[in-house]
Amino acid sequence: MAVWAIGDLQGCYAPTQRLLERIAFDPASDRLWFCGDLVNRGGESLQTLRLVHSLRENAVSVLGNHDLSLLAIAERSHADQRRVNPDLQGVLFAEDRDVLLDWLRQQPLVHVDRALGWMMVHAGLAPKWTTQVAEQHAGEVEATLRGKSYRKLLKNMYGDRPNWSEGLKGLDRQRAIINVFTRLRYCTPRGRIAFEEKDAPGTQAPGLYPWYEVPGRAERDLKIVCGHWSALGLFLGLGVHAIDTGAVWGGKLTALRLDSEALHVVQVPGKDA
Ligand SMILES: [Mn+2]
Repeated sequence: MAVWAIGDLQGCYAPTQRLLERIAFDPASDRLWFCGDLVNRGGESLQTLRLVHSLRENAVSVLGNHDLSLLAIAERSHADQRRVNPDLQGVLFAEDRDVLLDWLRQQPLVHVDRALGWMMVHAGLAPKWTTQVAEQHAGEVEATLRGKSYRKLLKNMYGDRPNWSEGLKGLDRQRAIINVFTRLRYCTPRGRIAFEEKDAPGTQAPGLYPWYEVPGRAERDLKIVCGHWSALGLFLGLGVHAIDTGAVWGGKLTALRLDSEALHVVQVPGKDA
C-alpha cells in the first residue's frame, strides 16, 4: 500500500506511464493523488485523461486551470471548439468526450485526507484560509459544478477580478475562489493575486510573496501538496510540497510519496526529454 501525489501531467501520457512504472503502481493496493492540469499542451491530452479516468477508483484529482478551461471551452459552439489547439480538440471531438468531461467536472478543487495528514490543491490557498475554510469554499464551487447551473459558472469563470474577500456573492465569489485554488502563485498580504508574475521567487515585484510565505498567513494543520508553478520547481518547505516540475516544458514529472515519514521523491523525464 502506497499513496503517491503526482505533479501536473498536462497531456504528457508517455511520461505518466513511465512514472507509474517507476513507482511500481499497483492498482490493487496503491492510491494516486493528481495535482490537476491533467490536460493541455503535452499533445496527448486525450490518452492522459482516459488513463486518469480509468484509474478513478484508485485515484483522486483536483481541478487545475487547464482542466477548467477545457470544461469551459466544451460549452462553446462547435466552430469555437474547432479553433482551440489540436491537443484539446482531441478531447473535445473524441467519441467518449461526454464521459470524460462529465467525470472531470465532478472533480474537487481540494482533496483532504485528515487521517493521512495531507491536503491537495492545484495552485494555492488565500492568506487567511485555514484548511477548514479552504474546504468550505471549495465545496461551494464544487456544488455548483456538480449542479444544474454549472454552465452559467463556466461561462462566467474567466477574469482576474474581483480579489477574494469574505463578503463576495454569486459568480464573483465563485470566480475569486476558483482563481485562488487554480491560478495563485504570488499575492499581497491582503490576498491580491499577481496573475502576471510566474517566475521563480526572487523575481517578483516588491510587496508580493509566494502564497505559502505571506506574512500573517493562517496556520495550517495539514501538509499541503500542490502543482501549477513549474518555474518554482520541486519546492519542499513551510509545510508545502510543490511538485510541478515542468514535465510539459522538457522538465520532469514528479511523484511524492505521502504515506511515509521519510522523504521519497521519484522523477522521470518529461516530454521530449
Ligand atoms: Mn496550472
